[in-house]
Parts: sequence; structure tokens; C-alpha cells
Amino acid sequence: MSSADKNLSVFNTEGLPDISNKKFALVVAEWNSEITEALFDGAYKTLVEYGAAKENIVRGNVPGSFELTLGAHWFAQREDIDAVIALGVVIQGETKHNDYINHAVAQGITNISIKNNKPVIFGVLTPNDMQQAIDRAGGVHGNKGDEAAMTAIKMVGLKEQIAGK
Ligand code: DLZ
Repeated sequence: MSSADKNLSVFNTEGLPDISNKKFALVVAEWNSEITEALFDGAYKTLVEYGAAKENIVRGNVPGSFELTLGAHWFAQREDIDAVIALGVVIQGETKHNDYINHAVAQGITNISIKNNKPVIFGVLTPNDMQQAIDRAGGVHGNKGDEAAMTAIKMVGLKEQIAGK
């Protein structure tokens, strides 16, 4: 299924873990904030809907998506945080910058996830234009923030399963 056909807010919720005692950090890029605030709202709502306690959700802002990696790393280093969700949007085509930012953040987030041995989720939209971003930030294709939160929940569950908990 191509991403244009997928609704980012529709997922399989079988066998989700109990996350009532799990702590989540949301790192939000301020660049294109009308989109990233919608991603945050979706992620926050999804975490709460599936059992996270509001007091167990913390947020930090970074100026742009390029800084998501370091912001997420700082949260991931905290022992009490179970998963980190990085939220941003880099509009392709607007500037060559996007190639550098997208690749750097994707690689950076992969690295810090492994280094800290906990889920760090790539909740970054990489649309061709603003309309595609709107469509994926609570629009016709759902909300990437919802999907990122659900991914965090599932990865927390997988980690527990593998640990035999
Ligand atoms: C500089 C820049 C540009 C051109 N585009 C975006 C973007 O589409 N999305 C985003 O999140 N951030 C962008 N930035 C900012 C960089 O991520 C970073 O904050 C700056 O390069 C730091 O000087």
C-alpha cells in the first residue's frame, strides 16, 4: 500500500501492552509549527487513548527537525523514559536543505534508538508540498502523530515481550 492510500490513524490494535506506567517523551520541531502542533496533538491523544497517564507524557521543543536527534537523545538518556517520539516536517522541493535534514534525522534517530536501547520513533513527515503535509497531519490521510504514538506503544510492548515480562 502506498502512503497516499494509507490512513495513518487506522491501525491494528490487537495485543497492545499495558502502558499505564510507561513514560513517553515527545520532541517537537518548531519549524512549520502549524503542522507539528497537529502531529503533537495526534500523538498525545493516541497515547492517552491507549492507556498512558497524562503525567507520564513529557514534551520538549527543538527549533527545527535537524535538532530532533539531539533533543530525542537527551530524553532517551533518561532512565525513566520508556520511549521517545520525534515529530517534525520537512517539505521537499522547497529547498535542497531537505535532503540533508531528512537523511541526517533518519540516521540520527536510528542511531540513538540503538545506542539507548529504547524506541525512538521517526514521526517526521517528508511531503512534497504543504498540502501533502496537511493531509497527513489530521487531514484525509490521518495523522502521522497518531501513527508515531502507536508505533511507540507497540515497540514498548515488543521490548517487554522479548524481555519475558
Ligand atoms: C533550515 C530549515 C529548512 C530550510 N527547512 C526546514 C524544514 O522544512 N523543516 C524543519 O523542521 N526544519 C527546517 N529547517 C531548520 C533546520 O531543521 C535547523 O533547525 C536549522 O538548519 C538550524 O540552523
